[in-house]
Amino acid sequence: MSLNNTPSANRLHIALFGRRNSGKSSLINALTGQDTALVSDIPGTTTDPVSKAMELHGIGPCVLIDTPGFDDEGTLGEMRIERTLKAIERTDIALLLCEEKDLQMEKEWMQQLKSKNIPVVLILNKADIRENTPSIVAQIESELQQKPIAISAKEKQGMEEIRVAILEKLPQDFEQPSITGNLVRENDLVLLVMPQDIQAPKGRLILPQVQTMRELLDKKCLIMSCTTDKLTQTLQTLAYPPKLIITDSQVFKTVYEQKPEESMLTSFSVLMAGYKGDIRQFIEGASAIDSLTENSRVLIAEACAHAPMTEDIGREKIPRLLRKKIGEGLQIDMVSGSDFPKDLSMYDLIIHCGACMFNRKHVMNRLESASTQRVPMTNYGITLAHLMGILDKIVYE
Ligand SMILES: Nc1nc2c(ncn2[C@@H]2O[C@H](COP(=O)(O)OP(=O)(O)O)[C@@H](O)[C@H]2O)c(=O)[nH]1
Ligand SMILES: [Mg+2]
Repeated sequence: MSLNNTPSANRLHIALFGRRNSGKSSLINALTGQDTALVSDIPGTTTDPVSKAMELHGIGPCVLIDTPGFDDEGTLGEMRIERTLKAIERTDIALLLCEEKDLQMEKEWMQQLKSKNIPVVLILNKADIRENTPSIVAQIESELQQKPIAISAKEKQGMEEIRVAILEKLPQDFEQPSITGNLVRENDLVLLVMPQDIQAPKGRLILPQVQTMRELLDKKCLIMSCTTDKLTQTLQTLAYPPKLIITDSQVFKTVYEQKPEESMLTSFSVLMAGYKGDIRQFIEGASAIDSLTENSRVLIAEACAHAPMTEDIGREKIPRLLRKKIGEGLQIDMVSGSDFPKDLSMYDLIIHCGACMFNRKHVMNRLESASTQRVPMTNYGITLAHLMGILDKIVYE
């Protein structure tokens, strides 16, 4: 990961919805100026949601998500609709393509999106081959209570109008979430304790460390970093104690013991938990670990379909620690990728991964689903911090 690449998970996610053949893939191509999405006149060509990262002028880095079409038929069609529905979970803004046909389906999808507080930009495509565009626009407006933008993906007309509409509808809360929040500001000295022997591939820093450093540089903080064995020496060298120390949680105890009294302490994983979700809900969720029994059932959910080889925190470490604490009988289920169950009611606790591959919205949706069903939910970093007794010794927001 290079410093000037905005990780995909932090970009604004714009998803395109519409019937098959309404021109979703063509519109992605027109917006990106590339032939990335597969376009064809055989309905149902797009089977998997395809994502394309791009820079939209005035909006910044975003991801365009192509979807298969919500009027798909047959068994395969149901799977595709299910995937289209899943795309909603990471959508910040929706582009909904309408046709002049019966608008019932569009109406339902619009309601579905609005009920999730996703702003919708309505689009009438193929203006180049329509003879009565203004009257179709009026018809759609009267049925869906919103005026569509008439465009032609084929002729690349109306792209600027779409861009402006997206800008206007940008969710208020879409300013990039902050990792260090209000903990530090300009001129504050921050010490990063980053043992490099644990998870980082040779020659690299792990993403949370890179992202934290970048944010601190943007905030004009003064940054000092060291490995754990150089902590004492580093602290002695400094003219005054750091305002904040951020440590890898694996070496928390050592850092805690040496920390100057004036310095606040936190860990990368705790900061990332707040960045990628609701830290309070995660911390409250972790307290449910203490009331688990051998009859409890725990769900471990991982964002990556293929767990990284370097750490098997979810499949090995956490199950081992939990069973050691609670008993070998503890039932632990594991899901990954988009296989997050709708019905969570049989679980006593959900433990989610750090979600570096998900955007915040995706995690927030899962958190909301858990809290609606009154199931405590936490994440890997907070679980480990709880088990190590760190949580009451740190700052987190
Ligand atoms: N004339 C015209 N044809 C278009 C336009 N946009 C898409 N099409 C055609 O409509 C068909 C379906 O387009 P596609 O982008 O694959 O639709 P999707 O199924 O919604 O992804 C293709 O034959 C496209 O060439 C447009 O603005 N004007
Ligand atoms: Mg398509």
